[in-house]
Amino acid sequence: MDSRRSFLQVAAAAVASLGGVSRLFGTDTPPPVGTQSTRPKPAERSAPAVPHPVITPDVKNLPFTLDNGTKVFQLVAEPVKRKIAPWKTIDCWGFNGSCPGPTIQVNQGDQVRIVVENRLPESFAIHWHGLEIPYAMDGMPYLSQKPIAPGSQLGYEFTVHQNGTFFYHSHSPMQQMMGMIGMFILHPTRAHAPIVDHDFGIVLQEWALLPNNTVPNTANMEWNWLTFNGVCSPMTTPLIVRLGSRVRVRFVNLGMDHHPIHLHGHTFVVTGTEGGRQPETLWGPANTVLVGVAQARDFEFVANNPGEWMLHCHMPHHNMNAMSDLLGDRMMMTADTEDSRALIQMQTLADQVGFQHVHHAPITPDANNVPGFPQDAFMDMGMDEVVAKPENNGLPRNWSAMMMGMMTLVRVLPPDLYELVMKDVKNGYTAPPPPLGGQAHGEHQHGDHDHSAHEHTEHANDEGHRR
Ligand SMILES: [Cu+2]
Repeated sequence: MDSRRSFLQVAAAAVASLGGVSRLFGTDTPPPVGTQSTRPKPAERSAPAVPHPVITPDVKNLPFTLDNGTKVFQLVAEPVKRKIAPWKTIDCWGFNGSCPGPTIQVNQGDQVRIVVENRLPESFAIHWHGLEIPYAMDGMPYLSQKPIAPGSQLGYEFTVHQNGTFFYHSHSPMQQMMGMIGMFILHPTRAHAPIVDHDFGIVLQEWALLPNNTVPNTANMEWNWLTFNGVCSPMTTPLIVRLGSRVRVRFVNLGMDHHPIHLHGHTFVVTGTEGGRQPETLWGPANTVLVGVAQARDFEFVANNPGEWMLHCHMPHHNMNAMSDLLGDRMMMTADTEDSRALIQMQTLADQVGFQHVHHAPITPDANNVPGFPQDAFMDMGMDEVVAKPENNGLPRNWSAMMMGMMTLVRVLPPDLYELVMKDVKNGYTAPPPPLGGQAHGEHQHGDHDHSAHEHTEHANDEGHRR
């Protein structure tokens, strides 16, 4: 059976019975919810010899070649164009065409050579953050080495004796804020117990982009675009896990702010820092972990609660895009914005990006008489089509409407749905988003809305949005 048919069959069955795939979650029989007592004990699962590779969504791995047993990587520092939102492509700096740079994954005990080539217009040196390696390899300009001049290259060679979540970065501050960072995973010789079934890595970055500008302002203090692995939600690719599996997520942060990373629906334990694996005696339960500047945090949980769970930075301004940088007439206003004006602004953006915008959630007829209105009214901006990809198959209509900034989804899927979505990912099949009007969630439903409350007859039905 091809992927499309099989996916649609399950999706259709779900829609017929429950009103949408997402409605499989949280209805009928309540699923078991994460508690300490349901977690497998370390002794219950033995560790395999080889850990799973880490998946860094939206960022590729850096390939290597073998030279007499040494793993050789070619890392190229260069300017990069990165599309961080469907309507925003920035001129940043990174490595091998990627920002953040490609993920390096090696094993504890490996002999590693990284040949770093500089295709930037200025000199730089690269630092291996947290690695206990010889001083000459530390990448400190003028101390341990001369800066790498434009057009030249330098080889760094060392043996890896640690394991954990590390990263590499330029050691010059403005270059860091131009994006010059990448993840460096050191796998243990034997996987840590309890073993994980899924292992993900996410780099936290922030950007200062003045209106209508593509070059980050690295001296600014207003960081108005916030990214997971180089993209703002809803462009972030979800973490897809099988119900009942044990999951590790690793974060590293190189920016100007700390980021409290929060996971919905589950309780996790922090199992690692930038110093490597933490002893189990330190694993307290939590659902939010502060990832400070220059820090790494690994957390693990049993994905025992099915659903499409948000995973996001909880700084209120960090789960938004473009606090002060919106296109032309779509400057954010927290007072005196009326329904009709907001709709025109949304349509302007929708026309530019090419997505079909969806009417905002309901407001009261006298909303503009209430001091402070609007706050989050008019923020919702569904763009499911623009960000459609196999990993998003089966999400409810308008799932993307309030996904912004440092945010992604952890899709905890029952085995049948997990298999279907992963098959679609493998085959590169993107399912069309469900039609408008089939919303599974409680967002604006035109049919049950009192239209007399508003002056927006041109938006009174879904057809009105199809332009
Ligand atoms: Cu944040």
